[in-house]
Amino acid sequence: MPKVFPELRSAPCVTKRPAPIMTAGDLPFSCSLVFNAGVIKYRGEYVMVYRDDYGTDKAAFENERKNFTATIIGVARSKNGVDGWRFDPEPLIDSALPFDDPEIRRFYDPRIIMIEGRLYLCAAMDTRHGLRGAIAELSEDLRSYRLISATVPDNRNLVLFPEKIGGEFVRLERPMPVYSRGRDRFDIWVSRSPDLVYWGKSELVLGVEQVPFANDKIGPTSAPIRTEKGWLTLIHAVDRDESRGKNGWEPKWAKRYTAGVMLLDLEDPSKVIGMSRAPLIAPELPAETDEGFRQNVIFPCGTVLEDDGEVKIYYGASDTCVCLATAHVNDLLALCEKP
Ligand code: BMA
Repeated sequence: MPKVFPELRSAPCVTKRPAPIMTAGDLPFSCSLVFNAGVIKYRGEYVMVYRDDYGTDKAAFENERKNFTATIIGVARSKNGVDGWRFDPEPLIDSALPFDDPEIRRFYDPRIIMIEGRLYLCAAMDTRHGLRGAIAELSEDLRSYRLISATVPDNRNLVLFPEKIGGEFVRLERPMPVYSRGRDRFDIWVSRSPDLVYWGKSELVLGVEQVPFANDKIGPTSAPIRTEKGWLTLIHAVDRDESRGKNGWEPKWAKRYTAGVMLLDLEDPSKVIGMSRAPLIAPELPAETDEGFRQNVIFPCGTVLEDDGEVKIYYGASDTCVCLATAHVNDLLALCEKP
């Protein structure tokens, strides 16, 4: 029987903006839910790749309260990373349109990373034969993409490190092995590649049982940030409590997603050299606990380190909107105790 965690709070060093920075009504496209957005600073402005679940299927809505049938990955830009978002006029990817590869059904949970001047998108990819982790190169104007590689099923939450380590590309990822432990007991892994196509040298980074506020699964969030002390790396962490009943629009939702923070060795990112023993961000605001599709979901996909040490953390809240929290990089490092 998993442990039950009655209440979890965000770390005191975290400041949340009191209201979401983006909601469905802001988008120029049909949108039921906008969430889990990746963000990067690029050419003097903030670029967001967001997830827009849209479409109305009357039967699905009546049976499951789901009023979305397709997913857009779209691009928005802002001068300050907080407001004034300008939306690119066409979706980058729209799952309602045919893909070149008919296996592909949709992309979601996008992360955007720059390595050696090139932009990459990491995203979960649903296909006819399973859920895969995808890496694509983006054009400079973010209007098109080229798929570079995809994992075998079941793997997702891929995120690239923003630079090569020891001459190799490196990614964090979250496979979903069920044979060893029976159900969701999913961990964070690292893999390496000479060219972003061929991946290997995979190693376990962090097991779910090592995270004191998780009893279900964990996963990578956004690109790790290089600091003098190590790679500052956010994670998401899930605790499940079967006694949780009705939750948001969902008839039952037993999980809660929080964010955590860890520090990885600069030369060997399979080594965890520090980890916060309590959540970094927990659901507290009305948009996180009382509203939306699935309540109590904090799902970061983007972090930006500013010159003054502020870290902007962009997260999806309740699978329904995009929120923003900030913390100083030194405070985040201070949370990373030795494991
Ligand atoms: C995960 C993904 C995310 C989602 C989260 C909470 O498994 O599907 O897109 O935000 O669940 O529902």
